[in-house]
Amino acid sequence: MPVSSPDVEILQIGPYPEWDQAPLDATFKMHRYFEANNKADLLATVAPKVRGIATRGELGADRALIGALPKLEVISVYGVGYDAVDLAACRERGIRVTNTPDVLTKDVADLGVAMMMVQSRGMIGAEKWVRDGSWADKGLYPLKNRVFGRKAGVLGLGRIGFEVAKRLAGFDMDIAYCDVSAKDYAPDWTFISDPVDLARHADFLFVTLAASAETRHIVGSEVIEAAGPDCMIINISRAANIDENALLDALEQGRLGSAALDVFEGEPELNPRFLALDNVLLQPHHASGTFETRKAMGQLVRDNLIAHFSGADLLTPVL
Ligand code: 8YV
Repeated sequence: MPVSSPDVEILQIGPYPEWDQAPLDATFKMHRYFEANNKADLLATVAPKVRGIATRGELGADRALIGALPKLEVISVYGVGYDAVDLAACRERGIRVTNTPDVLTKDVADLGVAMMMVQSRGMIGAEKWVRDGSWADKGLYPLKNRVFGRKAGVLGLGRIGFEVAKRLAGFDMDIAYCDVSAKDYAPDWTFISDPVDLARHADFLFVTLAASAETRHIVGSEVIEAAGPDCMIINISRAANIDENALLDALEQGRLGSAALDVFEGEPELNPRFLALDNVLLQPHHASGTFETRKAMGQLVRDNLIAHFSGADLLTPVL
């Protein structure tokens, strides 16, 4: 495909950094759906010509949007998670879907492990303790729980779960994981087939599953009860993997020790019950948010679109 293909029209669902926007604008005719005050009007004008969607992991593309674009051929997702894309609707029409795996794996794992450390050692409160003069006024900061040597459970030993577990091994942790089957690439870690049993084992339970209809609320009241008052649940996957109401009930009542969450139902809005809790660490869905990774993700979004429209193989196809 020529470097510039202004004939190819793409609907852009959410904003990208300038370093991605500029090359996209230079290559395709981009229609900014997220900037349109009247989205129906924009669609009515551009729908007959749009051949591609550029979206983000958490925004995806639903059946209604896909149905409104009769010429749609490809959806390029800026993110590894494609649960917000209606894959069934894509399959019915032979629409290709791509995502951005691998390039973000290690940053997501880093943040998950950092969340465990920050929350377990009370580092947010400790920072405040220094800044507000409590250190000088009240003395030593309250003691917190140790991380090294304790028991970790990794729910979903895919690319991200594997990198989390590798990092936890560096903390001399006793590592178990749950997945659809035991993994031969994880000989040193204990396979536990039932998420409830995994939660019972864990002092730190990492949720690292790709979200789908099958995994919805896999961390529900049973898993949360099994985790118990000494456990921390860390979610760097998708909010839908956890029953948020059951999580909030357990956190409020002390039946679950704590949680460290990068994802929320209805984000960026979140259930106000979270804000009243001091046993949660709240993060703004930024596990992949480093310059290096986001640049690599943006490049993959473009390269997949360019590959599709020049008839080459997709680099990272989902469908
Ligand atoms: C987001 C993500 O895409 O990779 C995923 O699945 O959810 C994230 O990387 C990112 O926040 C950009 O929107």
